[in-house]
Amino acid sequence: MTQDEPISTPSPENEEALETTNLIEYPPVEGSWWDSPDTADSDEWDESDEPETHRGAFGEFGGEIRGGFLDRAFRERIVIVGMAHGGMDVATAEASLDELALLVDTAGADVAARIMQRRDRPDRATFVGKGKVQEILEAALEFDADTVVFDEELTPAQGFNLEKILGRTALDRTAVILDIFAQHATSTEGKTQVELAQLRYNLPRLRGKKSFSQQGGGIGTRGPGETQLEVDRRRLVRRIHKLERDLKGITSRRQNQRKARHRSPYSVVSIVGYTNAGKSTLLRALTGAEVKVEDQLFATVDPTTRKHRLPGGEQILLTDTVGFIKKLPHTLVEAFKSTLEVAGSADLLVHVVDGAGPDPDGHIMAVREVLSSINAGEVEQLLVFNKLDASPEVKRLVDLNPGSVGISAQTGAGIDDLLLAIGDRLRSNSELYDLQIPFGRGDVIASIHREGEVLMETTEDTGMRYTARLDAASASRLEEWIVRV
Ligand SMILES: Nc1nc2c(ncn2[C@@H]2O[C@H](COP(=O)(O)OP(=O)(O)OP(=O)(O)O)[C@@H](O)[C@H]2O)c(=O)[nH]1
Ligand SMILES: [Mg+2]
Repeated sequence: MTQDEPISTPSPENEEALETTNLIEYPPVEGSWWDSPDTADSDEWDESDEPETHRGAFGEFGGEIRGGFLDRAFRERIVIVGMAHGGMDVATAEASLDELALLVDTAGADVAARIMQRRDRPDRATFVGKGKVQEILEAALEFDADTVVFDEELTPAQGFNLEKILGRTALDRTAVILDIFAQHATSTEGKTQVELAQLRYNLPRLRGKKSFSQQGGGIGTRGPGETQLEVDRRRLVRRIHKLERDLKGITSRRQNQRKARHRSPYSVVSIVGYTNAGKSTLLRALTGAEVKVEDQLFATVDPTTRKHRLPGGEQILLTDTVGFIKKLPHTLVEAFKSTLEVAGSADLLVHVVDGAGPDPDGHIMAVREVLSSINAGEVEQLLVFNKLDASPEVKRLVDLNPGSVGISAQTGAGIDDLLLAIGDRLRSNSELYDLQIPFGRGDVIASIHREGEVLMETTEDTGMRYTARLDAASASRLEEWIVRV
Protein backbone atom coordinates (compact mmCIF):
# COMPACT_ATOMS: atom_id res chain seq x y z
CA MET A 1 0.00 0.00 0.00
CA THR A 2 1.26 3.46 -0.72
CA GLN A 3 0.89 6.52 1.44
CA ASP A 4 -1.76 8.25 -0.55
CA GLU A 5 -4.12 5.43 0.17
CA PRO A 6 -5.55 5.83 3.64
CA ILE A 7 -6.05 2.60 5.44
CA SER A 8 -9.36 2.46 7.16
CA THR A 9 -9.35 2.63 10.88
CA PRO A 10 -11.01 -0.23 12.69
CA SER A 11 -14.57 0.42 13.69
CA PRO A 12 -17.12 -1.98 15.10
CA GLU A 13 -18.51 -2.15 11.60
CA ASN A 14 -15.48 -3.54 9.86
CA GLU A 15 -13.36 -4.81 12.70
CA GLU A 16 -13.76 -8.44 11.84
CA ALA A 17 -12.89 -7.93 8.23
CA LEU A 18 -9.76 -6.06 9.23
CA GLU A 19 -8.54 -9.05 11.12
CA THR A 20 -8.21 -10.98 7.94
CA THR A 21 -7.28 -8.38 5.41
CA ASN A 22 -6.09 -4.83 4.93
CA LEU A 23 -8.95 -2.78 3.67
CA ILE A 24 -8.64 0.47 1.87
CA GLU A 25 -11.01 3.35 1.99
CA TYR A 26 -10.94 6.54 0.05
CA PRO A 27 -13.61 8.88 -1.17
CA PRO A 28 -15.24 8.05 -4.50
CA VAL A 29 -13.42 9.70 -7.35
CA GLU A 30 -15.54 12.41 -8.89
CA GLY A 31 -15.55 14.63 -11.91
CA SER A 32 -13.33 14.15 -14.90
CA TRP A 33 -10.77 12.06 -13.13
CA TRP A 34 -9.80 10.38 -16.37
CA ASP A 35 -8.23 13.64 -17.47
CA SER A 36 -5.66 13.46 -14.73
CA PRO A 37 -4.73 9.82 -14.41
CA ASP A 38 -1.35 10.53 -12.89
CA THR A 39 -2.87 12.17 -9.89
CA ALA A 40 -5.39 9.39 -9.41
CA ASP A 41 -4.78 6.83 -6.72
CA SER A 42 -1.63 4.94 -7.51
CA ASP A 43 -1.89 2.11 -5.11
CA GLU A 44 -0.56 -1.32 -5.70
CA TRP A 45 -1.04 -4.37 -3.67
CA ASP A 46 1.18 -7.26 -2.77
CA GLU A 47 0.99 -10.36 -4.87
CA SER A 48 0.79 -12.27 -1.64
CA ASP A 49 -2.48 -10.47 -0.89
CA GLU A 50 -4.04 -11.59 -4.10
CA PRO A 51 -6.96 -13.97 -3.81
CA GLU A 52 -6.38 -16.93 -6.03
CA THR A 53 -9.87 -17.93 -6.89
CA HIS A 54 -11.18 -15.08 -9.00
CA ARG A 55 -10.23 -13.18 -12.08
CA GLY A 56 -10.85 -9.91 -10.30
CA ALA A 57 -12.82 -7.16 -11.98
CA PHE A 58 -11.14 -4.81 -9.58
CA GLY A 59 -8.00 -6.89 -9.33
CA GLU A 60 -5.49 -7.49 -12.06
CA PHE A 61 -6.27 -5.90 -15.31
CA GLY A 62 -4.23 -6.29 -18.42
CA GLY A 63 -5.09 -3.10 -20.25
CA GLU A 64 -7.96 -2.61 -22.68
CA ILE A 65 -11.30 -4.21 -22.10
CA ARG A 66 -12.00 -6.63 -24.86
CA GLY A 67 -15.09 -8.45 -23.71
CA GLY A 68 -17.45 -7.78 -20.87
CA PHE A 69 -17.12 -8.21 -17.17
CA LEU A 70 -18.97 -11.48 -17.09
CA ASP A 71 -17.56 -14.75 -18.34
CA ARG A 72 -19.61 -15.96 -21.26
CA ALA A 73 -17.83 -19.27 -21.76
CA PHE A 74 -20.58 -20.67 -19.51
CA ARG A 75 -23.57 -19.25 -17.63
CA GLU A 76 -22.07 -17.87 -14.45
CA ARG A 77 -23.90 -18.31 -11.16
CA ILE A 78 -24.29 -15.00 -9.43
CA VAL A 79 -25.26 -13.80 -5.97
CA ILE A 80 -27.05 -10.45 -6.15
CA VAL A 81 -27.08 -8.03 -3.23
CA GLY A 82 -29.38 -5.06 -2.66
CA MET A 83 -29.67 -2.43 0.01
CA ALA A 84 -32.51 -0.31 1.36
CA HIS A 85 -30.79 2.77 2.73
CA GLY A 86 -31.65 6.36 3.46
CA GLY A 87 -35.38 6.86 3.06
CA MET A 88 -35.78 3.91 0.73
CA ASP A 89 -38.33 1.29 1.75
CA VAL A 90 -37.55 -2.39 1.40
CA ALA A 91 -40.20 -2.90 -1.31
CA THR A 92 -38.48 -0.32 -3.54
CA ALA A 93 -35.10 -1.91 -2.91
CA GLU A 94 -36.57 -5.35 -3.69
CA ALA A 95 -38.04 -4.02 -6.95
CA SER A 96 -34.64 -2.63 -7.87
CA LEU A 97 -33.08 -6.01 -7.06
CA ASP A 98 -35.68 -7.72 -9.30
CA GLU A 99 -34.52 -5.43 -12.05
CA LEU A 100 -30.89 -6.31 -11.33
CA ALA A 101 -31.85 -9.99 -11.69
CA LEU A 102 -33.24 -9.18 -15.16
CA LEU A 103 -30.07 -7.29 -16.01
CA VAL A 104 -27.95 -10.26 -14.93
CA ASP A 105 -30.13 -12.59 -16.99
CA THR A 106 -29.88 -10.34 -20.05
CA ALA A 107 -26.11 -10.22 -19.59
CA GLY A 108 -26.10 -14.02 -19.84
CA ALA A 109 -25.73 -15.24 -16.26
CA ASP A 110 -27.96 -16.95 -13.68
CA VAL A 111 -28.97 -15.57 -10.31
CA ALA A 112 -28.18 -18.24 -7.70
CA ALA A 113 -29.13 -16.27 -4.60
CA ARG A 114 -30.31 -12.82 -3.57
CA ILE A 115 -29.49 -10.97 -0.39
CA MET A 116 -30.99 -7.74 0.91
CA GLN A 117 -29.71 -5.45 3.62
CA ARG A 118 -31.44 -2.64 5.41
CA ARG A 119 -29.02 0.00 6.59
CA ASP A 120 -28.86 3.75 7.23
CA ARG A 121 -26.19 4.18 4.61
CA PRO A 122 -23.67 2.02 2.78
CA ASP A 123 -20.47 1.12 4.60
CA ARG A 124 -17.61 3.14 3.13
CA ALA A 125 -15.23 0.21 3.05
CA THR A 126 -17.42 -2.74 2.13
CA PHE A 127 -20.80 -1.29 1.06
CA VAL A 128 -22.72 -3.82 3.21
CA GLY A 129 -21.94 -4.37 6.88
CA LYS A 130 -19.44 -6.96 8.04
CA GLY A 131 -22.06 -9.52 9.06
CA LYS A 132 -23.64 -9.24 5.65
CA VAL A 133 -20.29 -9.80 3.95
CA GLN A 134 -20.02 -13.12 5.79
CA GLU A 135 -23.58 -14.01 4.77
CA ILE A 136 -22.72 -13.25 1.15
CA LEU A 137 -19.60 -15.39 1.39
CA GLU A 138 -21.59 -18.29 2.79
CA ALA A 139 -24.20 -17.99 0.02
CA ALA A 140 -21.48 -17.81 -2.62
CA LEU A 141 -19.89 -20.95 -1.22
CA GLU A 142 -23.19 -22.77 -0.92
CA PHE A 143 -24.27 -22.01 -4.47
CA ASP A 144 -20.77 -22.19 -5.91
CA ALA A 145 -21.08 -18.65 -7.26
CA ASP A 146 -18.00 -17.02 -8.79
CA THR A 147 -19.37 -13.54 -8.82
CA VAL A 148 -21.33 -11.25 -6.53
CA VAL A 149 -23.19 -8.31 -8.05
CA PHE A 150 -24.20 -5.31 -5.93
CA ASP A 151 -27.23 -3.23 -6.88
CA GLU A 152 -25.44 0.11 -6.62
CA GLU A 153 -22.22 1.46 -7.98
CA LEU A 154 -19.39 0.41 -5.69
CA THR A 155 -16.52 2.78 -5.12
CA PRO A 156 -13.21 1.39 -6.36
CA ALA A 157 -12.21 0.81 -2.74
CA GLN A 158 -15.41 -1.05 -1.87
CA GLY A 159 -15.03 -3.29 -4.90
CA PHE A 160 -11.42 -3.98 -4.08
CA ASN A 161 -12.15 -4.78 -0.45
CA LEU A 162 -15.12 -6.99 -1.23
CA GLU A 163 -13.12 -9.03 -3.74
CA LYS A 164 -10.44 -9.50 -1.16
CA ILE A 165 -12.77 -10.71 1.55
CA LEU A 166 -15.05 -12.75 -0.68
CA GLY A 167 -12.27 -14.24 -2.78
CA ARG A 168 -14.38 -13.80 -5.89
CA THR A 169 -15.35 -11.14 -8.38
CA ALA A 170 -17.40 -8.26 -6.99
CA LEU A 171 -19.30 -6.37 -9.66
CA ASP A 172 -21.92 -3.66 -9.48
CA ARG A 173 -25.05 -2.70 -11.38
CA THR A 174 -23.05 -0.32 -13.56
CA ALA A 175 -20.67 -3.07 -14.69
CA VAL A 176 -23.58 -5.31 -15.66
CA ILE A 177 -25.29 -2.53 -17.63
CA LEU A 178 -22.01 -1.73 -19.38
CA ASP A 179 -21.65 -5.42 -20.18
CA ILE A 180 -25.09 -5.54 -21.82
CA PHE A 181 -24.42 -2.38 -23.79
CA ALA A 182 -21.15 -3.88 -25.02
CA GLN A 183 -23.01 -6.96 -26.24
CA HIS A 184 -25.76 -5.00 -27.96
CA ALA A 185 -23.95 -2.10 -29.62
CA THR A 186 -23.60 -2.64 -33.35
CA SER A 187 -22.67 0.70 -34.94
CA THR A 188 -19.18 2.15 -34.81
CA GLU A 189 -20.49 5.03 -32.76
CA GLY A 190 -22.29 2.76 -30.30
CA LYS A 191 -19.29 0.52 -29.87
CA THR A 192 -16.98 3.48 -29.36
CA GLN A 193 -19.31 5.02 -26.79
CA VAL A 194 -19.60 1.78 -24.85
CA GLU A 195 -15.88 1.11 -24.85
CA LEU A 196 -15.25 4.64 -23.66
CA ALA A 197 -17.75 4.22 -20.83
CA GLN A 198 -16.16 0.90 -19.85
CA LEU A 199 -12.64 2.30 -19.82
CA ARG A 200 -13.63 5.38 -17.83
CA TYR A 201 -15.33 3.07 -15.37
CA ASN A 202 -12.27 0.85 -15.19
CA LEU A 203 -9.54 3.43 -14.88
CA PRO A 204 -9.96 4.18 -11.16
CA ARG A 205 -10.50 0.48 -10.52
CA LEU A 206 -7.29 -0.53 -12.18
CA ARG A 207 -4.90 -2.42 -9.99
CA GLY A 208 -1.86 -4.43 -10.85
CA LYS A 209 0.68 -6.75 -9.47
CA LYS A 210 3.79 -5.09 -8.15
CA SER A 211 6.35 -5.94 -10.77
CA PHE A 212 9.40 -4.07 -11.88
CA SER A 213 10.27 -6.73 -14.41
CA GLN A 214 11.39 -5.48 -17.79
CA GLN A 215 10.42 -8.73 -19.40
CA GLY A 216 7.56 -9.03 -21.78
CA GLY A 217 6.90 -5.33 -22.03
CA GLY A 218 8.47 -4.83 -25.42
CA ILE A 219 10.78 -2.02 -26.44
CA GLY A 220 9.65 1.37 -25.26
CA THR A 221 6.58 0.11 -23.50
CA ARG A 222 7.93 0.49 -20.03
CA GLY A 223 10.30 2.95 -18.45
CA PRO A 224 12.82 1.97 -15.79
CA GLY A 225 11.14 0.98 -12.59
CA GLU A 226 7.68 1.47 -14.03
CA THR A 227 5.20 -0.96 -12.64
CA GLN A 228 2.86 -3.04 -14.74
CA LEU A 229 0.05 -1.00 -13.23
CA GLU A 230 1.51 2.23 -14.53
CA VAL A 231 2.00 0.72 -17.96
CA ASP A 232 -1.58 -0.54 -17.97
CA ARG A 233 -2.86 2.81 -16.81
CA ARG A 234 -0.91 4.65 -19.48
CA ARG A 235 -2.25 2.35 -22.19
CA LEU A 236 -5.76 2.80 -20.91
CA VAL A 237 -5.49 6.59 -20.87
CA ARG A 238 -4.07 6.58 -24.41
CA ARG A 239 -6.96 4.44 -25.57
CA ILE A 240 -9.48 6.73 -23.81
CA HIS A 241 -8.01 9.77 -25.55
CA LYS A 242 -8.15 8.01 -28.91
CA LEU A 243 -11.79 7.01 -28.42
CA GLU A 244 -12.65 10.56 -27.33
CA ARG A 245 -11.07 11.90 -30.53
CA ASP A 246 -12.91 9.32 -32.65
CA LEU A 247 -16.19 10.20 -31.00
CA LYS A 248 -15.67 13.91 -31.57
CA GLY A 249 -15.41 13.20 -35.30
CA ILE A 250 -18.54 11.06 -35.30
CA THR A 251 -20.43 13.59 -33.18
CA SER A 252 -19.69 16.51 -35.46
CA ARG A 253 -20.93 14.49 -38.44
CA ARG A 254 -24.08 13.70 -36.50
CA GLN A 255 -24.58 17.35 -35.56
CA ASN A 256 -24.34 18.33 -39.21
CA GLN A 257 -26.95 15.72 -40.07
CA ARG A 258 -29.13 17.03 -37.30
CA LYS A 259 -28.83 20.60 -38.53
CA ALA A 260 -29.77 19.42 -41.99
CA ARG A 261 -32.76 17.61 -40.50
CA HIS A 262 -33.90 20.76 -38.78
CA ARG A 263 -33.64 22.68 -42.00
CA SER A 264 -35.74 19.97 -43.55
CA PRO A 265 -39.49 20.39 -43.58
CA TYR A 266 -40.11 17.44 -41.27
CA SER A 267 -40.92 17.61 -37.59
CA VAL A 268 -38.57 15.50 -35.50
CA VAL A 269 -40.25 13.10 -33.07
CA SER A 270 -38.13 11.01 -30.72
CA ILE A 271 -39.46 7.86 -29.05
CA VAL A 272 -38.10 7.73 -25.50
CA GLY A 273 -38.86 5.59 -22.48
CA TYR A 274 -37.77 3.03 -19.98
CA THR A 275 -35.97 0.00 -21.35
CA ASN A 276 -38.30 -2.80 -22.56
CA ALA A 277 -41.32 -0.46 -22.75
CA GLY A 278 -41.94 -1.28 -26.42
CA LYS A 279 -40.26 1.63 -28.22
CA SER A 280 -38.79 -0.48 -31.01
CA THR A 281 -42.06 -2.41 -31.40
CA LEU A 282 -43.79 0.94 -31.91
CA LEU A 283 -41.30 2.15 -34.54
CA ARG A 284 -41.67 -1.17 -36.31
CA ALA A 285 -45.48 -1.03 -36.16
CA LEU A 286 -45.56 2.51 -37.57
CA THR A 287 -42.87 2.38 -40.21
CA GLY A 288 -42.09 -1.28 -40.81
CA ALA A 289 -38.50 -0.62 -39.74
CA GLU A 290 -36.58 -3.86 -39.20
CA VAL A 291 -35.44 -2.97 -35.70
CA LYS A 292 -34.64 -5.50 -33.01
CA VAL A 293 -37.54 -6.26 -30.67
CA GLU A 294 -36.66 -8.43 -27.69
CA ASP A 295 -37.94 -9.16 -24.22
CA GLN A 296 -34.58 -7.95 -22.98
CA LEU A 297 -33.17 -4.89 -21.33
CA PHE A 298 -31.32 -2.54 -23.63
CA ALA A 299 -32.06 -4.51 -26.79
CA THR A 300 -31.62 -1.19 -28.58
CA VAL A 301 -28.37 0.69 -28.19
CA ASP A 302 -28.03 2.26 -31.64
CA PRO A 303 -30.71 4.72 -32.76
CA THR A 304 -32.81 4.27 -35.90
CA THR A 305 -34.70 7.05 -37.71
CA ARG A 306 -37.53 6.55 -40.21
CA LYS A 307 -39.83 8.89 -42.08
CA HIS A 308 -43.55 8.60 -41.46
CA ARG A 309 -46.61 10.38 -42.80
CA LEU A 310 -49.25 11.41 -40.29
CA PRO A 311 -52.98 11.11 -41.14
CA GLY A 312 -53.05 14.92 -41.70
CA GLY A 313 -50.40 14.50 -44.42
CA GLU A 314 -47.46 16.01 -42.49
CA GLN A 315 -44.27 14.02 -42.64
CA ILE A 316 -42.30 13.37 -39.49
CA LEU A 317 -38.91 11.86 -38.70
CA LEU A 318 -39.34 9.25 -36.00
CA THR A 319 -36.36 8.04 -33.98
CA ASP A 320 -36.15 4.94 -31.77
CA THR A 321 -33.26 5.22 -29.38
CA VAL A 322 -31.61 3.66 -26.34
CA GLY A 323 -33.88 3.11 -23.34
CA PHE A 324 -33.36 4.42 -19.84
CA ILE A 325 -33.28 2.72 -16.46
CA LYS A 326 -33.18 3.67 -12.79
CA LYS A 327 -29.62 4.44 -11.63
CA LEU A 328 -28.48 4.81 -15.25
CA PRO A 329 -24.70 4.93 -14.91
CA HIS A 330 -23.22 8.38 -15.19
CA THR A 331 -20.38 7.06 -17.38
CA LEU A 332 -22.94 5.85 -19.91
CA VAL A 333 -24.90 9.09 -19.99
CA GLU A 334 -21.61 10.93 -20.47
CA ALA A 335 -20.37 8.62 -23.25
CA PHE A 336 -23.76 8.52 -24.99
CA LYS A 337 -24.28 12.27 -24.86
CA SER A 338 -24.29 12.72 -28.63
CA THR A 339 -26.89 9.97 -29.06
CA LEU A 340 -29.04 11.19 -26.20
CA GLU A 341 -28.90 14.82 -27.27
CA VAL A 342 -31.14 13.98 -30.20
CA ALA A 343 -34.04 13.91 -27.72
CA GLY A 344 -33.19 17.45 -26.62
CA SER A 345 -33.56 18.83 -30.14
CA ALA A 346 -36.76 16.97 -31.03
CA ASP A 347 -40.03 18.82 -31.63
CA LEU A 348 -41.89 16.20 -29.61
CA LEU A 349 -40.99 13.27 -27.37
CA VAL A 350 -43.24 10.23 -27.53
CA HIS A 351 -42.67 8.84 -24.04
CA VAL A 352 -43.57 5.12 -24.13
CA VAL A 353 -44.39 3.50 -20.80
CA ASP A 354 -44.95 -0.21 -20.15
CA GLY A 355 -48.46 0.09 -18.71
CA ALA A 356 -48.49 -3.62 -17.85
CA GLY A 357 -45.15 -3.48 -16.05
CA PRO A 358 -44.41 -3.51 -12.34
CA ASP A 359 -43.87 0.20 -11.71
CA PRO A 360 -45.09 2.57 -14.46
CA ASP A 361 -44.93 5.66 -12.23
CA GLY A 362 -41.39 4.90 -11.08
CA HIS A 363 -40.36 4.33 -14.68
CA ILE A 364 -41.90 7.63 -15.80
CA MET A 365 -40.01 9.44 -13.06
CA ALA A 366 -36.72 7.74 -13.91
CA VAL A 367 -37.11 8.64 -17.60
CA ARG A 368 -37.94 12.27 -16.76
CA GLU A 369 -34.86 12.47 -14.55
CA VAL A 370 -32.59 11.26 -17.33
CA LEU A 371 -34.27 13.62 -19.81
CA SER A 372 -33.59 16.58 -17.51
CA SER A 373 -29.98 15.53 -17.11
CA ILE A 374 -29.49 15.64 -20.90
CA ASN A 375 -31.29 18.99 -21.26
CA ALA A 376 -34.37 17.45 -22.81
CA GLY A 377 -36.64 18.06 -19.82
CA GLU A 378 -38.33 21.02 -21.49
CA VAL A 379 -39.23 19.27 -24.73
CA GLU A 380 -42.93 18.57 -25.04
CA GLN A 381 -43.84 14.99 -24.10
CA LEU A 382 -46.72 12.84 -25.21
CA LEU A 383 -47.24 10.08 -22.66
CA VAL A 384 -48.11 6.73 -24.26
CA PHE A 385 -49.08 3.70 -22.16
CA ASN A 386 -48.21 0.55 -24.08
CA LYS A 387 -49.19 -3.13 -23.77
CA LEU A 388 -52.92 -2.43 -23.69
CA ASP A 389 -53.45 -6.05 -24.73
CA ALA A 390 -51.59 -7.35 -21.68
CA SER A 391 -53.23 -5.53 -18.78
CA PRO A 392 -56.39 -3.59 -17.86
CA GLU A 393 -54.06 -1.32 -15.88
CA VAL A 394 -53.23 0.55 -19.12
CA LYS A 395 -56.76 1.97 -19.36
CA ARG A 396 -56.63 3.11 -15.74
CA LEU A 397 -53.29 4.86 -16.32
CA VAL A 398 -54.64 6.65 -19.38
CA ASP A 399 -57.63 7.87 -17.35
CA LEU A 400 -55.30 9.08 -14.61
CA ASN A 401 -53.09 11.00 -17.04
CA PRO A 402 -55.08 13.49 -19.13
CA GLY A 403 -53.70 13.87 -22.63
CA SER A 404 -52.07 10.44 -22.62
CA VAL A 405 -52.83 7.64 -25.08
CA GLY A 406 -53.17 3.87 -24.54
CA ILE A 407 -51.86 1.56 -27.24
CA SER A 408 -50.71 -1.92 -28.00
CA ALA A 409 -47.67 -1.61 -30.25
CA GLN A 410 -47.98 -5.36 -30.70
CA THR A 411 -51.60 -5.64 -31.85
CA GLY A 412 -51.93 -2.15 -33.30
CA ALA A 413 -54.76 -1.14 -30.95
CA GLY A 414 -54.83 2.60 -30.31
CA ILE A 415 -52.16 3.39 -32.91
CA ASP A 416 -54.54 5.55 -34.97
CA ASP A 417 -55.34 7.62 -31.89
CA LEU A 418 -51.64 7.94 -31.19
CA LEU A 419 -50.95 9.29 -34.67
CA LEU A 420 -53.77 11.81 -34.32
CA ALA A 421 -52.40 12.85 -30.93
CA ILE A 422 -48.88 13.29 -32.37
CA GLY A 423 -50.32 15.47 -35.14
CA ASP A 424 -52.32 17.52 -32.61
CA ARG A 425 -49.33 18.06 -30.36
CA LEU A 426 -47.13 19.14 -33.24
CA ARG A 427 -49.86 21.44 -34.47
CA SER A 428 -50.28 22.96 -31.05
CA ASN A 429 -46.73 24.19 -31.52
CA SER A 430 -47.82 25.87 -34.74
CA GLU A 431 -49.86 28.91 -35.75
CA LEU A 432 -52.15 30.00 -38.53
CA TYR A 433 -50.71 32.07 -41.39
CA ASP A 434 -52.03 33.59 -44.59
CA LEU A 435 -49.74 33.25 -47.58
CA GLN A 436 -49.85 34.63 -51.08
CA ILE A 437 -47.94 32.72 -53.76
CA PRO A 438 -47.60 33.89 -57.36
CA PHE A 439 -48.50 31.48 -60.11
CA GLY A 440 -45.45 29.74 -61.36
CA ARG A 441 -44.10 29.06 -57.87
CA GLY A 442 -45.23 25.47 -57.69
CA ASP A 443 -42.19 24.72 -55.52
CA VAL A 444 -43.40 27.04 -52.74
CA ILE A 445 -46.95 25.72 -53.02
CA ALA A 446 -45.58 22.18 -52.69
CA SER A 447 -43.65 23.14 -49.53
CA ILE A 448 -46.74 24.62 -47.92
CA HIS A 449 -48.59 21.37 -48.52
CA ARG A 450 -45.68 19.28 -47.33
CA GLU A 451 -44.76 21.24 -44.25
CA GLY A 452 -48.05 22.52 -43.01
CA GLU A 453 -51.70 21.84 -42.90
CA VAL A 454 -53.64 23.78 -45.50
CA LEU A 455 -57.02 24.92 -44.17
CA MET A 456 -58.11 27.13 -47.08
CA GLU A 457 -56.97 27.57 -50.67
CA THR A 458 -58.32 30.27 -53.02
CA THR A 459 -57.32 31.34 -56.51
CA GLU A 460 -56.78 35.07 -56.95
CA ASP A 461 -55.83 37.18 -59.97
CA THR A 462 -52.10 37.05 -59.44
CA GLY A 463 -51.66 33.78 -57.68
CA MET A 464 -52.85 31.47 -54.92
CA ARG A 465 -53.84 32.40 -51.41
CA TYR A 466 -53.53 29.96 -48.54
CA THR A 467 -54.52 29.84 -44.93
CA ALA A 468 -52.21 27.26 -43.43
CA ARG A 469 -50.99 26.05 -40.08
CA LEU A 470 -47.20 26.18 -39.88
CA ASP A 471 -44.67 25.56 -37.17
CA ALA A 472 -42.09 28.22 -36.37
CA ALA A 473 -39.39 26.69 -38.56
CA SER A 474 -41.64 26.46 -41.61
CA ALA A 475 -43.00 29.95 -41.01
CA SER A 476 -39.51 31.41 -41.04
CA ARG A 477 -38.63 29.53 -44.25
CA LEU A 478 -41.79 30.78 -45.95
CA GLU A 479 -41.60 34.25 -44.42
CA GLU A 480 -41.45 36.20 -47.68
CA TRP A 481 -44.85 34.79 -48.74
CA ILE A 482 -46.67 35.48 -45.50
CA VAL A 483 -49.14 38.35 -45.80
CA ARG A 484 -50.92 38.45 -42.49
CA VAL A 485 -50.27 36.63 -39.30
N1 LIG B 1 -47.98 -7.77 -24.71
C1 LIG B 1 -47.29 -6.81 -25.33
N2 LIG B 1 -45.97 -6.90 -25.41
C2 LIG B 1 -45.32 -5.89 -26.06
C3 LIG B 1 -45.99 -4.79 -26.63
N3 LIG B 1 -45.07 -3.97 -27.18
C4 LIG B 1 -43.87 -4.55 -26.97
N4 LIG B 1 -44.01 -5.71 -26.30
C5 LIG B 1 -42.96 -6.64 -25.89
O1 LIG B 1 -42.12 -5.98 -24.96
C6 LIG B 1 -40.77 -6.39 -25.14
C7 LIG B 1 -39.89 -5.18 -25.38
O2 LIG B 1 -40.22 -4.59 -26.60
P1 LIG B 1 -39.17 -3.64 -27.37
O3 LIG B 1 -39.91 -2.99 -28.49
O4 LIG B 1 -37.93 -4.38 -27.68
O5 LIG B 1 -38.91 -2.59 -26.22
P2 LIG B 1 -37.89 -1.34 -26.21
O6 LIG B 1 -38.58 -0.25 -25.47
O7 LIG B 1 -37.44 -1.05 -27.59
O8 LIG B 1 -36.75 -1.94 -25.30
P3 LIG B 1 -35.15 -1.67 -25.31
O9 LIG B 1 -34.70 -1.40 -26.69
O10 LIG B 1 -34.63 -2.95 -24.77
O11 LIG B 1 -34.93 -0.53 -24.37
C8 LIG B 1 -40.78 -7.36 -26.32
O12 LIG B 1 -40.82 -8.67 -25.82
C9 LIG B 1 -42.05 -7.01 -27.05
O13 LIG B 1 -42.57 -8.09 -27.78
C10 LIG B 1 -47.40 -4.74 -26.52
O14 LIG B 1 -48.09 -3.84 -26.98
N5 LIG B 1 -48.00 -5.77 -25.85
MG1 LIG C 1 -35.64 -1.15 -28.40
